[in-house]
Amino acid sequence: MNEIFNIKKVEYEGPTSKNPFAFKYYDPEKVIAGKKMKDHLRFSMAYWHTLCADGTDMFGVGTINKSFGKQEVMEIYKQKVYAAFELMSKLGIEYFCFHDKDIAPEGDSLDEFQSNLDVIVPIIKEQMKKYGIKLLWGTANCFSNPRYMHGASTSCAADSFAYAAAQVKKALEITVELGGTGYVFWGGREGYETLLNTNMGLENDNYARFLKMAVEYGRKIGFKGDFYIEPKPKEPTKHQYDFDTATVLAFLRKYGLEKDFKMNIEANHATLAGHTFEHELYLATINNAFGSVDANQGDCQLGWDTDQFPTNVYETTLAMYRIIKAGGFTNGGLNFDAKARRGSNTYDDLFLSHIAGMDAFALGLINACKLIEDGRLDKFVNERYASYNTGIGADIVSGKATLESLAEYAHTLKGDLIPESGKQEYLESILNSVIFG
Ligand code: XUL
Ligand code: CO
Repeated sequence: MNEIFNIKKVEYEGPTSKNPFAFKYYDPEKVIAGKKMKDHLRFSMAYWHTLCADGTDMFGVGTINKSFGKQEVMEIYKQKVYAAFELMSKLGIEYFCFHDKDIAPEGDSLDEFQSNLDVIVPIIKEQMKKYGIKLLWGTANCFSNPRYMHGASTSCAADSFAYAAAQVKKALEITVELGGTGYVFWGGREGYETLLNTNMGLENDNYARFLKMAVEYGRKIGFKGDFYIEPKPKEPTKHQYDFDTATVLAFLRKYGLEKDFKMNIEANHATLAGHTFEHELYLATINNAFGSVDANQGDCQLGWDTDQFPTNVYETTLAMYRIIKAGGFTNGGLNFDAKARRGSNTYDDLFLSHIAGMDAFALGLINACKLIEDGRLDKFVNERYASYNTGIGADIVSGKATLESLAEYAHTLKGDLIPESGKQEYLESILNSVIFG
């Protein structure tokens, strides 16, 4: 079979290399903190951006053709599979993620969509075997088609709910067939545009009903991986119910779903919610809800989900710091839910953008391990809370203290009781000194 991309396998050449098609920091087999870099990072390609997005935006048509030399629609989708696996194997990416609609055309009916999927899935399976590439997670696109204009499982229309159920059922079956270790729910339009037309209580209840059915069916057909919810505060809807990790945790707990779901944290969604990427990761880890990551970055001058490839090393460092401290990935990984800019419109850019993201996360991993080994941040934090290790603090932590005992104790205190400096700037300078050596 002829190659689609005229590019050689991308290798690690080290930081002094000027070869654009080489890794400068990502050395997949190198062992760091007891594990190969590739096993810490578990990079994944997002099928929708890399094989489908053609640069179309609100103001203009596509700038890159992703039919990969084919004309007939099913032939195009088959060719996308070959392009995907050639690209992943040349980049050394061992995982991928997809929506049902990314891998096969919807056609004119649900039957047609599903029979198209049945043609493509065996080709994907055969390519996975050929290249040793695995499925990180699958999902269903229940937000693009106009039938989902008011949402899917939170739609006012029960028929939309039912149609989404059929899509999720099939997407779960495909995920199991391909041995996927995760299944994602990103609430595309599960939210509202105006409360004037919205029954928020019913929409939330129905969303929980839908998730429960999906978990039941997934487990019934042998899905052993993790279910994830991917929080996002807005876009496409004005308000999305899965606003951020805290909101999703509260929702899951209300409906008794907290044991079934973990978070798929996306960097750009975190910043849209007014948080840092690190905040969302940290919150998920302390709630035993850390699952997987959609690795990208936003632009702080823009208020939308730009899905840029991650190149900000401070962000990747702090993200990897939280991930490594929490024990690293189990079923999850770093999925590049990212697209090269509309103006980066060549096949070369598909590679260069992934290389940039992979190197940025490799640097993040290296820096995170250095920060942990350096130990000054951990030591500072431990000392900062030392008052809870003994005396009244230990009584608070152990549950021995009551409001009365604390009040009695407080009356014995003398002086202004000003706590010690938080030394933020000093800690930021530690970060710089560890990153830059
Ligand atoms: C949209 C987004 C999705 C999910 C999967 O913002 O992040 O691509 O990752 O549906
Ligand atoms: Co995403």
